[in-house]
Amino acid sequence: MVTEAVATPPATGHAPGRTGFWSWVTTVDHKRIGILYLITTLFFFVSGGLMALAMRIQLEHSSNNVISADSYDRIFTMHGTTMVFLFTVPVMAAFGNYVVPLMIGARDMAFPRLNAASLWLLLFGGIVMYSGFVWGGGAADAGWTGYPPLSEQSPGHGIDLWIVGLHIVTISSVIGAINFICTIHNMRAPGMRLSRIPLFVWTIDVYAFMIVLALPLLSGALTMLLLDRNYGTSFYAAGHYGPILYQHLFWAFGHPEVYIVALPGFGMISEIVPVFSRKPLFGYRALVYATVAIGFLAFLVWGHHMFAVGMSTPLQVWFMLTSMAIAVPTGIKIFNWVGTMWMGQIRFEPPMLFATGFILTFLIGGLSGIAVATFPVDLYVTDSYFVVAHFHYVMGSIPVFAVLGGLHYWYPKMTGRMLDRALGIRSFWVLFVGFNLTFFPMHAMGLSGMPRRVATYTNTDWNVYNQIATLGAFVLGVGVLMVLINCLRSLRYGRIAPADPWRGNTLEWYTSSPPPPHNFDSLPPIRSERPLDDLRREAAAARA
Ligand code: HEM
Ligand SMILES: [Cu+2]
Repeated sequence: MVTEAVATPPATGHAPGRTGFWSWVTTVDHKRIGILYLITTLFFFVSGGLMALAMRIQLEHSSNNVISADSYDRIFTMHGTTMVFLFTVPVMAAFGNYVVPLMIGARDMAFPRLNAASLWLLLFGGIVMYSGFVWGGGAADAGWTGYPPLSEQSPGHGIDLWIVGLHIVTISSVIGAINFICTIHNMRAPGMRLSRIPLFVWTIDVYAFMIVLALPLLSGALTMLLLDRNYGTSFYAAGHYGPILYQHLFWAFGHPEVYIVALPGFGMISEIVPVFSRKPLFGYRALVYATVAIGFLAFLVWGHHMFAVGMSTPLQVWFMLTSMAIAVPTGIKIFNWVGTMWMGQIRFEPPMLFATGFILTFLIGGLSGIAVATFPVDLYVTDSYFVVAHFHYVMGSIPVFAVLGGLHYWYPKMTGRMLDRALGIRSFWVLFVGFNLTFFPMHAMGLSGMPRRVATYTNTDWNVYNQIATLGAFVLGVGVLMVLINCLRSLRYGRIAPADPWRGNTLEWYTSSPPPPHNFDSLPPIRSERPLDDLRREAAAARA
C-alpha cells in the first residue's frame, strides 16, 4: 500500500548529475558513496555466506571429508572476519552515509573526500586480507579472534596479511566515524536540536564514538602480534601471561564491537516500527538514554569472553553482573518497540516483517546471552556450538533482519524504484525459516557437547542436528539470493517510487526519490523529532 504524504512537495525534475563509470569512482557525494559502500559490503556478505555454506557442507554428517582440516580453519577464520569487519560494521556506514545527512537536513557529510577515502580503504583492506588465499602460503587460520600462541606460530604470511588488512579496514572505520561525529554535531538543519534527531542518527553517533574508542585497542593488539611474528619481540610469549594479555586487549575491543554492530541495527528498527505502526515511537527519550547506556556499559563487560582462562571469582562476578546490566537498556528497547506496535495500525510491509523478525531472533540471542554471561553456565558450554548459536542469533540477526529490513525500507529512496512487495514478503519468510533452521539446532549440538571450530566429528548423535543446520543454511542462501534478485530486477522493472512511499516521519522522505545532488530545495520547519508528521497534522488541521 503506497500513500503519498499530504505535505510532501512533488518530486521536482532535477538534472541527474554526472553519470558514467568514472563519475562513480571519483564521486564524493555521500549518496553515491553510500550506494558503493552497500555494493561493496553486500559483495563481502555473499563471499562470507559462500564460506559458511562450504563449512555447512563439510559438517553435514560425521566423518565427512569434503574440506581438509587446514582449509576449514582458513574458511571459518575468513568467514568470521568477513562477516564482522567487512560486512556488518561497514554496512552500517553504508546506510549511515546515505541516510544520516538526509535525516538531519544536511547537504553532504562534513568531509566528503575523507568519506570517499573510507570507502576505498575498506575495499583495499578486504583485498589485502583475501590475498592470503592466493599467495603468502594460505589465508589466516587462527580464528577471527587471532589468539596467540596459534596466531604467532601459524606459518606463511596469511596472518600478516590479515593483520595489515585489518589495520587498513580500521583506518577506514575510524576516519568514517570521525566524519559521522563531525557531521551529526555540526551540520544539522536549523531547529534540529540533538533532542530531535532521528533515533537512527543517535545510534550512528554512538556507533561512531565507540569505533573511535574501541578500534585502537585492536590496532595496538595486532601491531604487537605483527612485531612478535616478524621482528622477534615477545609481547605475547607463552609462560608470561602473554596470550592472556592478548585476550584482554582483543575483547576490550571485541565486546564493544558487538554493540558497534548492534546499535545502528537497533536504530533501523526504531525508524521502521513507528512508521508501519502509524504511531509515534514509544519513549523516544528512553530509547536515546538506552542507546548511550549500552554504548557505555559495552566497555565494561569484556571479561565474559574469558571466564574459562582462570579468573578470580570477584572478577568473574563483576563481569557477570555488568553483562547482565546491559540486558536492562536492551530490554528497554525491546519493550519500547513492542509499546510502539501496541494498539497501532500495523502494516506488515516487508520492512516491518523484517523488523519483527529481528525483534524475535534478537530476543532469543539475548536470552542465551544471559545464560552464557552466568559464568558457571559458561564454563559448561564454552567453546561449544551453544556459543556459535548464541552469537549468530545476536550478530547474525542484525545483518539478516535489521539490515535487510533497512534495505527494503530505504531502497525506494536510494533508487527511485519500489522493490517487489510480494517477493519481499516471500524472501522474508524464506530467510526467517532458514535462519532458525540453521542456528536453532546449534543450541542442541552445543548442549550435547559438540565443540566449535572443528572440521569434522565422529559422534553420530550430532548428525541430525547438523543436517537440519545445513539444510537451513541453503534455505538462508536462497533467501539472500531472492533479496538480491529483487534489488537488481526492481532497478529496472520496479514501480516508480514517490518521494514518501511509507508516510515516513523523517526528513529523507521530504525530498525526491532519489534525492537531487544537493539533497533539498527547501526544508520544512523542524519542531519535533517527526517533522513530516507535523506537516501532515498541520495540513489536516488547515483542511478542517
Ligand atoms: C549467513 C549464514 C551463516 C551461516 C550458515 C554461518 C555459519 C557459520 C559456521 C558453520 C561457523 C563455524 C563454526 C565453527 O566451526 O566453530 C561460523 C562461525 C562464525 N560466524 Fe557465521 N554463519 C553465517 C552468518 C554469519 C554472520 C551474519 C555473522 C556476523 C556478523 C557471522 C559471524 C561468525 C563468526 C564471528 C564466527 C566465528 C569464527 C571463528 O570461530 O573464528 N556468521 N558461522
Ligand atoms: Cu561480549
